[in-house]
Amino acid sequence: MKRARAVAHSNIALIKYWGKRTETDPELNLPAVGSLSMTLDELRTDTQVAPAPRDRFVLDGKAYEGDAPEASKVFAHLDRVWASAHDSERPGCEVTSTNHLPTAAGLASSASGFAALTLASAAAFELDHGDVELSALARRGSGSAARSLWGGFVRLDAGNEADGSDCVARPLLPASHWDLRLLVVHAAKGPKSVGSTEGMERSRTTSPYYQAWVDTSPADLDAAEVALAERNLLALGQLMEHSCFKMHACMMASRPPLVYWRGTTLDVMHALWQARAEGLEGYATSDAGPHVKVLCEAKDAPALAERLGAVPGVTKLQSVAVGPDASVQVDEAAANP
Ligand code: 2P0
Repeated sequence: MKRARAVAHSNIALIKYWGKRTETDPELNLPAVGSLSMTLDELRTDTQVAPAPRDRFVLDGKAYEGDAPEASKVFAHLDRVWASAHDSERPGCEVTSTNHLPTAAGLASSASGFAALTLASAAAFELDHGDVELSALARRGSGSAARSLWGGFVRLDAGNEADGSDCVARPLLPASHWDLRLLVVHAAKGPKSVGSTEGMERSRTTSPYYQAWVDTSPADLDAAEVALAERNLLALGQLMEHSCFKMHACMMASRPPLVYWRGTTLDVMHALWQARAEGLEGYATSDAGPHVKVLCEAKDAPALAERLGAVPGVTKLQSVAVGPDASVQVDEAAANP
């Protein structure tokens, strides 16, 4: 085993993933719907995996023991990556991770986190997997992580096969295709109340809108892919808002309801639509958390940021460019302990 370090960028789903396929092995973590994302430049996770006498996980300078939930997810993922090529027992690892984004606040730290962990561990274990196989491994850690291997714009198809072989992520277009910005408008502080995995299962089992959500997703994906290729912000923005509101309607109709928004979330959306009516073009989306993410062209980002940053309750606003591919480096000198 070697020492390896990976950087993976977070991503924002323009067409959303919410819900898992249930007829298959849950360990495969297969999504019920496909998704289409934009990779985010500044928001990223940097993860090093190194040989160690026993497992250890350090996140943002804080060490977690093996039975802490944060650590057990990481070590279970290392087991998965190791088992993809070996029958033997996995060697001990020290995982050191730094998140350059707020953890567990609806900003998909699991996307960049599991993508970086997959790439760093596969390289440290000297595995010979291609990108598609690495993306599928990342998906088993977290669905959105399958998209974070590539920069630019990425599509993940749900597929139909029970073994997940046609649930494949692929880069659609590079970051250079379109100079867009995502304004991340922070509408509240603190972690979200119900995690995505639990929330998705609640929607699947109780929301009367769940099936409609699943049935209407493929058409949104295909239309968004065309709008993206044509750099048609009006069409892409309308599809993005539709996918977001449809997902949140499905969430809200769950029992008990899943309401990730706060008052400020809606205030920001109304301010955005007012700005749009006045000619500043931007479109909203939001995930399993209170923040609003606004897609716009780079030239409109400063004016929109000024408008939305002034909405009462907004705690922070970041303007994020389209991000690059994930990357990994192996330290050839580091040997087994
Ligand atoms: C997405 N979200 O497409 C959607 C939109 C949140 C709302 O992917 O259970 O952490 O680990 O596969 O990827 C967040 O869920 O879920 C997510 P799991 P994940 O970005």
